[in-house]
Order: sequence, then structure tokens, then C-alpha cells
Amino acid sequence: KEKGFIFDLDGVIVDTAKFHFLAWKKAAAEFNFELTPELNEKLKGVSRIDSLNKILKWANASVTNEKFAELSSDKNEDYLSYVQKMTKKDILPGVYNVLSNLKEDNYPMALGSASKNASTILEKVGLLDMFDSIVDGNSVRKAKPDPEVFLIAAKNLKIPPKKCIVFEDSEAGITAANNAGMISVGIGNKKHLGHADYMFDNFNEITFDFLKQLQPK
Ligand code: G16
Ligand code: MG
Repeated sequence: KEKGFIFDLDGVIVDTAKFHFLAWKKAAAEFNFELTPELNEKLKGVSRIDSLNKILKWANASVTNEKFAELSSDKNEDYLSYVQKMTKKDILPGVYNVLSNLKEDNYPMALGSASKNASTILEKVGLLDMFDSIVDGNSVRKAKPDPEVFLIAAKNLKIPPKKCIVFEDSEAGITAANNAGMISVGIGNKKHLGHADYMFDNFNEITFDFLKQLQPK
């Protein structure tokens, strides 16, 4: 195939942002900080360690390395307790249709996520078999907006970066896709995604014909 498709996970395929929020809120309460939905926006697409560093900075708090590790592991346990309850009903609107259309036509597809829990989540919602390659927080050193995650995905798919299409819901993720020289498609909140090549509210608005005719920039 001449094109490859790369999907972010959280905010694109599933809405796990609400679970990250609940878990970080609980963790932050341990040092008497109230995490607001506004601040939570800034944690989207950001790794676990970087997220905790940001929250500590907002709270003007500092903790020992030991406490840092404990907070981050407790947060993850709490987050995973929500993830365990996920089913295919948690797949965002229109996503399944787009994925299965692309799959039927044999387009190479990869996941490009910052999460270390990506495979667990895909398994829970029954989408693990859709992807030819899964590039996640376990295989990447440099976080978005660095293009590393998407460049590794393109390499695994054996498709040149400029012939890859990236779906992203975060500001840092669209920047990462643009930095990789890929075609960027923003999903969701237009406010933070003005730098995307294309913009949609959700996958119900994206037709298979549109995806088939997309050309490199
Ligand atoms: C996701 C979320 C972030 C989260 C990060 C790391 O990224 O958007 O909020 O902090 O993964 O997750 P974990 O703690 O599970 O390793 P993405 O790239 O899928 O949007
Ligand atoms: Mg995301």
C-alpha cells in the first residue's frame, strides 16, 4: 500500500482522559492540591512522569524520589482499576467503522501513543488485532511534540513519513506529526489544534473516500 495510518490512543480511539483525570486528582489530593479540569487539559498526551512533575510544580510541592515513585505507581493502579472495566462500548464514535474500512482495504495501521498501558487498553476494547504495529510509552524515549513515536511507527509500517496520516487530539501530538513531515488530522477541540492539516469533531465526520484521496503535502 502507498499510505499508512497512525492513530493516537487516548482522546482519539478511546476516552481514557476522564480516568487519568480522576486518578491524578486523587494523587494530587495527597499533597493537598486540587487538580482542576482546566489544568488537566495540559496533561493530555504527556507522559506519566512529566504529568506528575507538572502537578507538583503547580502545587508548589516537592517530594522525595521515593514518594514520587509511590505517587506515580498509586496513580497508575487507580487508573488501571478504571481501565479494567472498559469494553468495546468505550470506543469513541465512528472509530470502529474507519478502522475496519481501512483494515478491509489492507492499509497498514499503527498506534502511536505516550501511554505505557496502550496494549492493555486495546485488548480491553477488542482492537488489539487492528494494528500492524503498536508504538507506545514503553518503546519511545522522546515524548511528543518530538516526532520519534510517529517516525518509529512509519518505519515499522515500512511507509515513508510523508505518506503517513496521523490522527491526534492533543496540541503536542499534532506538532509531533507535523515535525515528522506527516499529514496531521486533528480530532476534537478546534481551539488547540489550529496547526493541524485537517480538523474534525469526531470520526463520524470522516468518510473512507476522504481517507483514500489524501495526498502528501
Ligand atoms: C496518554 C494520555 C496522557 C497520559 C499518557 C501516559 O497519551 O493522553 O494523559 O499521561 O498517555 O499514560 P500512562 O500513564 O498510561 O503511561 P496518548 O499519547 O495515548 O494520548
Ligand atoms: Mg491523545
